[in-house]
Amino acid sequence: MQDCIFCKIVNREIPAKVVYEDEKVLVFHDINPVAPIHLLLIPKQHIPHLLAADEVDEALLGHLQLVAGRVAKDLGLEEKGFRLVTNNLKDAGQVVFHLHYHLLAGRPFGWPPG
Ligand code: IU
Repeated sequence: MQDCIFCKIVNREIPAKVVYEDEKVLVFHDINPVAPIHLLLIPKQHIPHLLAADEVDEALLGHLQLVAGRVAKDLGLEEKGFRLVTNNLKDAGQVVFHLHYHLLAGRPFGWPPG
């Protein structure tokens, strides 16, 4: 999508610190980390948020979660764990309207979230 910042990252029109890539998914460091480890996992395909996803995206969404687990393992998080968050629309605080999961780790997190 033309004006989408994450599509531009996928297309390498703007730089990002990429840690994992396959044909469907890109994982890169959040530009403004809120935890010692703060990665963003995105589908390469432009989907604005989960409400815009469909049955045809089922395998892709499953794949994203499996990638999250693999990346977490590669980062050595089996013991301490991590948080996987997706903000959908305004009240959840979504700012970038290209579906993304925040993988957060490296410190304890409170519950419920603010
Ligand atoms: P949100 O869930 O839409 O609120 O999160 C958007 C995230 O995208 C946020 O953590 C930003 O720091 C991050 N981000 C980025 O990593 N690179 C960018 O160029 C832009 C936002 I714009």
